[in-house]
Formats: sequence, structure tokens, C-alpha cells
Amino acid sequence: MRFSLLISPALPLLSLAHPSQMPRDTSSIPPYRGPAHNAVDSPCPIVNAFRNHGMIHSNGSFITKQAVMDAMGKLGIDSQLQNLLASGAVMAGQYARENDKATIPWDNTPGFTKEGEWFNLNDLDFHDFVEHDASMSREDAALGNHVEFSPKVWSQVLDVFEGKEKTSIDLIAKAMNVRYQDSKARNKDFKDEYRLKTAILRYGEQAMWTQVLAKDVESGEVSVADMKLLFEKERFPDNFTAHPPNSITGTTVNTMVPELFWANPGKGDEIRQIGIGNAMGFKDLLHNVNLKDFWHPHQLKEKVLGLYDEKKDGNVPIGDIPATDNDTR
Ligand SMILES: *[C@@H]1O[C@H](CO)[C@@H](O)[C@H](O)[C@H]1NC(C)=O
Ligand SMILES: CC(=O)N[C@H]1CO[C@H](CO)[C@@H](O)[C@@H]1O
Repeated sequence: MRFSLLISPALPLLSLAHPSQMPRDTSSIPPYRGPAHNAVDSPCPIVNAFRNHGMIHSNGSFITKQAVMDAMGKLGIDSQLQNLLASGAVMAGQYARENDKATIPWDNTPGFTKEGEWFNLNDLDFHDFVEHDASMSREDAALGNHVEFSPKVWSQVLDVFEGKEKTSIDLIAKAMNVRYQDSKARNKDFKDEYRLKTAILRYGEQAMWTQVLAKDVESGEVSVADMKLLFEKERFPDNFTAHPPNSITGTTVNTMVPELFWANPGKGDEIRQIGIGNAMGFKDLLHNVNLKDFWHPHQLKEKVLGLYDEKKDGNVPIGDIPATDNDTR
């Protein structure tokens, strides 16, 4: 099964060996040195960790697309996925500057441009573009500070990992649901704002940090201590050995996203909220949208509605979503 949402797995690996058989790069991550005194923050622990390790400017300002791509490369992320993620950051920067943090003009989304290929870390704060509700470690924008790490929000996640040494797909999915339910219960904007793109970002993010920190990219098993270091201190573990080049790709991420989704005890509720209909299935949907649609939400919506229409002919794929919603908390 191939999921083309984040990326199509087209780039041939440059090396003949499978990445997991190559020696890990033990020297690529510079030591932690903390943010500069005038540093700006993003709501993303990994990007802040790049800053804190001096992999991008330690003040978080004027980060070129290439600089953040190089930093991702050092974690073993391949160039296509680097490009997708960095493009999103650059676009968030364009929105933030052009719209002065006003409403996002969803229907006039600019394309990928060559101009302005840089961003500030705090451009990613722009609510509901990259930054989203039901984060694992930040409060919702409507409820408080959506940029800084929130010990209160994070404690909900930690409760799920209580007494465990390692994370797993099941535990991460469970923690995601706890955050989803909390956000839904407390945030009056949730019903309007939590949609397909939010879900894809949320699941994609969990796949990303998990794969960066895990010994085995697709296992979902990360030392809970390392996870805490990343979220709480925004740093990589000491003596962190990053994966070799091209280990983390659109394919590895797109494989884990539906795994997390299936494992989520609240997926029935989430499917209804994101409006893709019970029967269609998240997996089926991921298979049918692509990179360009993703950063162009208007097109994404059209595509989803188009798909939904096509499926109304009675030939509805059931996907792997169980018929009965297991909508427990
Ligand atoms: C941040 O650091 C970069 C690179 O050293 C520099 O060009 C830029 O002026 C700094 N920005 C601020 C706001 O200090
Ligand atoms: C296990 C290991 O290699 N530990 C080393 C981690 O890095 C510090 C210096 O930053 C060394 O002192 C440790 O020996």
C-alpha cells in the first residue's frame, strides 16, 4: 500500500545498502548550547532543538529553507520530505508577513515561490497554518499560549506513559486521543478548526519525532526519557546517534500515520469530526491526495469532496476502519 499524501516514494536511495545497515552518524548533531538570549520560539520541539543545538541560527530568525533542510538531513530525513516540511515553514513565513497574522486567505493560497525562501521560528506560531489545536505539548490558541511548552498539557500525555520505559504506537495513539478529547471538551473553536489537515499534521508530527528518536525507524519505540528531553528541554539526547541519510522518508512516515490512526481508541469520533465519512477511511483518503494539495487547503477540500462524491455510487471502500465506532475516551 502506498500513501502519496506526504510524498511519493520516488527518489531512489543514493546508496546501495539499506539505510538501517549503514553505520549511524555519530558526529552530525552538534552539542546542545541553548537558544540565544534574543531567540524566537516555534511551537515545534524539533525545530526549536535545531536552534538549541546551533543547527540553524541560535536566535531562530532568518532561517533559510536550505538551512532547515540541512538540519533535517542530519537527522536522516531524505530530501523530498525535507522539501515538503521546509516548504510549509516558508509558506507559514509568507503568510505571517503578508497577512500580518490576520486571517489566512485559504482561497488565494500562493504557490511555492522562489522568493522569500526563509522564515522565522515564530512564523510557525501562525495559528491554524502549521500550528494547530490538540497539540501534545502546547495549549490550544483559543485557550492560552499555543507556542510555549505547557507542563499542564504535557502532563496529560505523560500520564499515558506512566511507568513505561519505551513508547509504542498504541501508547502514542492513546495519548493523541487524550489530547484530542481534552481539546474538544474545552475549546469552543475546536469543532470548526479541527479538520483533515489538522489530523494529518498531528499524526505526521508524531510519526516524525518517533522516527527521529527511535533506534528502529518504524518501530514506534522511543526511550521515554529521550521523548521527555525533546519535548521538555527541546534538545536531542547526549551522544545522540542520528539515523543515516535517507532513513526517514515520506514512505516511512506515511506507513506510520495510518498505524497510529488505527491504534487510536477515538478514531470513530475523529473521522466524523474531519468529515471524511465513516466508510471512506483515512487510509484511502491519504492514498488519493498529494503533496501539492496539502499546502493548498482549498484544493485539498475540493479533492476530498470530489472523492466523497465518487464514492457515493455505492462502491464505498470500507478501508480498515472498523464498522462500529469505538469511541471511548
Ligand atoms: C539572528 O542571527 C542571524 C545570523 O547570525 C543574523 O543575521 C540576524 O541578524 C539575527 N537576528 C536577530 C534579530 O538578532
Ligand atoms: C555513552 C557515551 O558515549 N557517553 C558520552 C556522552 O558524551 C559525553 C560528553 O558530552 C561523554 O562524557 C560521555 O562519555
